[in-house]
Amino acid sequence: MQGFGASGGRPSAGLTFPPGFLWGTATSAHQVEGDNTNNDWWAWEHQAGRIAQGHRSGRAGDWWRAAEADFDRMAALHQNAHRLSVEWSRLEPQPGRWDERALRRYREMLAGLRRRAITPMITLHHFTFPLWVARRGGWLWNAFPGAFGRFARRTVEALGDLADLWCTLNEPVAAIISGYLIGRFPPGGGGLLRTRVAVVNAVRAHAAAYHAIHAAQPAAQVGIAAYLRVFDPARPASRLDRLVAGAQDRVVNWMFLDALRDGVLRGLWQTVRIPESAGSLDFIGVNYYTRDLVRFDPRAVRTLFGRNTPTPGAPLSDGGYGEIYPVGLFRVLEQVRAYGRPIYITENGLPDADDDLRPAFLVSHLREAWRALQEGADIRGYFHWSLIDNFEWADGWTLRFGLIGMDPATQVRTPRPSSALYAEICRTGSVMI
Ligand code: IFM
Repeated sequence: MQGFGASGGRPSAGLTFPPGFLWGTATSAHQVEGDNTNNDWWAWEHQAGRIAQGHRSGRAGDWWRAAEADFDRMAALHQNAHRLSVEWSRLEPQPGRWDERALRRYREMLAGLRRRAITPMITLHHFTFPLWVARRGGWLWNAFPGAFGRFARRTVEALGDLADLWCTLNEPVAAIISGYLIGRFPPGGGGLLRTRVAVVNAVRAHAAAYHAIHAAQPAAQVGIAAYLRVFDPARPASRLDRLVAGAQDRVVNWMFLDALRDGVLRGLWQTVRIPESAGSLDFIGVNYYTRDLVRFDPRAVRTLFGRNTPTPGAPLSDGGYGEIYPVGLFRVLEQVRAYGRPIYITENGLPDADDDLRPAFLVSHLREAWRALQEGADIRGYFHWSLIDNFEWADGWTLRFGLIGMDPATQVRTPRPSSALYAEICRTGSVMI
């Protein structure tokens, strides 16, 4: 398709995205700020055996001190948006005690983004809990939704003049499954019953935050960043494979979003009415990475009786992170379109230290996003994960997601070739094919 890029007037042959489209990268506080000593992940990292190779977040990308140097890099790469998170444990280090200095630092960061013409999208909860919340039970604490709602209200009152795009929760279902079923995230296990309680509380917490944000800022746009993964039956002719793939798809991908649309949580062998969550999405954030083939296995209790593998022979990203499956982005966008809400692709990326896969990954996934746009999906932005290499949770520093390489020991940044490719896409608002 012929088109004119966002840079205005220069003709380009490629897939052109709508004017005003947000082009950027995504990060989260714990993964880039450094020295987040007052949250459950910091404590977790300091337990033996929790993180690959004993890695720790440490100084991370040093953003608490010097994020602005990376903001300059974003601007130089023509990015016009950035999704970041604020760290609850910094803002409210003790219950009800607010740290004004931390608030000022976030104000400074957001103003710094805006000065560079970079629109911020802010996530309020990206995996970490303040220690005082974690000690009371984290997702399981029955007063967590109320506490999170108050945190959201105070944060939006303090920062709302600098941002109006809010994600309440990042990947709540994936975080809870990783914490309570798989055990790779704190608290390291718990079982199915606790998983159910945690999911109900997460829906309530989102709803509390949704209403609190709108009370503080009526024009706010509020959504979640949902982890959406494609689950296909390993043997399409097998009824059991189809059944377990369908169950994983329902629980991981749609149960939560449906509850925010309908006010009823259906899944994990329960139906719970949560009326305050009905209609509580102004947009849907799509975090898409990969797909699994799912084979029935009666022993795989923690994964709903499915054993998951990549497609044999499919291209894989580093460290067994997953199959590269661009069409999956189109497939999930088509399903999200049915919710009738604006869509942001709030994360998409891969670990690829030598950058031999990232250029094709970028182009092929953006082609699928463009295809979904042509089908009528109201996609308003794309945030690549991530700007710089950052602390990849249980995988520590072993997986490198950055358009820009970053050595956590020296803090030296080394742009990967794909950063220039993405910069051109951001500059022109179109993808050359
Ligand atoms: O690094 C994570 C991010 O925190 C949440 N979504 C997936 C990313 C890559 O694994």
